[in-house]
Amino acid sequence: MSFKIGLIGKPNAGKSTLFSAITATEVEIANYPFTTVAPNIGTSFIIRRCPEEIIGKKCNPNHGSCSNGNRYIPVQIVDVPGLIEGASEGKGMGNQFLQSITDASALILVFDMEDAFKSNDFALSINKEISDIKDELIKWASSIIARDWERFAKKADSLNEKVERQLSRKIGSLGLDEKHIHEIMSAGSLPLKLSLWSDDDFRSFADIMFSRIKAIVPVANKADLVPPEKISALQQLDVRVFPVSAEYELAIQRALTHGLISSRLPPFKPTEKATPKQAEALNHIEEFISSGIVARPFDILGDIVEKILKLIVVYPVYDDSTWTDKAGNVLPDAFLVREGSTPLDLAYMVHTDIGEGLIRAVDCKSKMIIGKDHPLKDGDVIRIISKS
Ligand SMILES: Nc1nc2c(ncn2[C@@H]2O[C@H](COP(=O)(O)OP(=O)(O)OP(=O)(O)O)[C@@H](O)[C@H]2O)c(=O)[nH]1
Ligand SMILES: [Mg+2]
Repeated sequence: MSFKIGLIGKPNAGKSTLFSAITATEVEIANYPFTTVAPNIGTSFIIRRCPEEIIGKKCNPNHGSCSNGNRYIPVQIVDVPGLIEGASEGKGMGNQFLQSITDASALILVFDMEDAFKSNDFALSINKEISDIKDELIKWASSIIARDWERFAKKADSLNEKVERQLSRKIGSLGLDEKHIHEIMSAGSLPLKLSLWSDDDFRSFADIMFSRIKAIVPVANKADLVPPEKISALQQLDVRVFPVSAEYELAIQRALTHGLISSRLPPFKPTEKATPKQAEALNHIEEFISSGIVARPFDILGDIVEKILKLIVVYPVYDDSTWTDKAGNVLPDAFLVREGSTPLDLAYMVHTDIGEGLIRAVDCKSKMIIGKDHPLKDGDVIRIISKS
């Protein structure tokens, strides 16, 4: 499973609380900075209707799960220690922990909305929260790119090989493929001769990477501590910001784990296991999240995948009539791929040999043969026919 989302932000913003709520993992949470001293890694999910309904057989997922026709596709979540100004130069917890999110596809930037509310200018303070962290990330990514550049560029320029390929090897840790690198270089009009790159070019590469490839998604946390009109004011900002209450979401998650409620979605209808005090707290939380002014974390994950990163889900299978793998497992895999991906891209994701040996593919729903370069659609079930 390679799809990863990082939780970043200043200390005490509520990253670990949100992490715990979306991964159902208990981690250390406390009201002082630098509570988290090493990354927490967990699994969350995006939820889709499973094509098992169409074939009328229960699926056997290799990863994640499926219940009531809802497929839970795993997403790795990494909660990193709080970032402070100068982190990219090693201050605070430094950049050592950022290493665990270098290959993340998206970063959720958590900030404390109550802090911003206390300042004179709410909008300005939020914009600064976002830009401070983004600046640190850009500096840190630029330094990864620039590492040992001179030697690399000299050699690369002397070889007769695509610049994108050379760069994808050099900065492979950032999780970028050649298409991504091509997109970034075109958008920034970056020199094709690598020895001409300057500090501005490294910065520009990192900046474009964070705006076009790896999304930074701002989440305004602690919405429960801020008046509703301030939460609504977030809509007037230039960037899209999702207001949440990680504290309430964690309470919901824990209530679910302990059987006090049976669904994360209202109405909660607390069970007889809940004490009157717990039921009252859950009713209050339900009222708050039903008001429509806050976002729910699982919806944010769904939006990141679908609307921000524009990923689709495709199901590779071995047999186009039974929708199984060689061992007879129904719809064993659900892959998140970029919109516009082709059977060839999918084949390479399954295995390099399968990609190299690809002959053709079959759209299992229509039973039509499709070419290597045919764009795939969300929910497609695809048989890959390969020499290997
Ligand atoms: N009221 C309220 N408190 C919250 C919320 N989210 C987190 N907190 C509290 O804020 C404090 C910090 O939360 P953490 O989750 O430990 O914050 P963090 O960002 O992981 O902090 P570091 O690990 O130090 O970087 C704790 O006391 C939490 O209970 C929220 O949505 N509402
Ligand atoms: Mg933490």
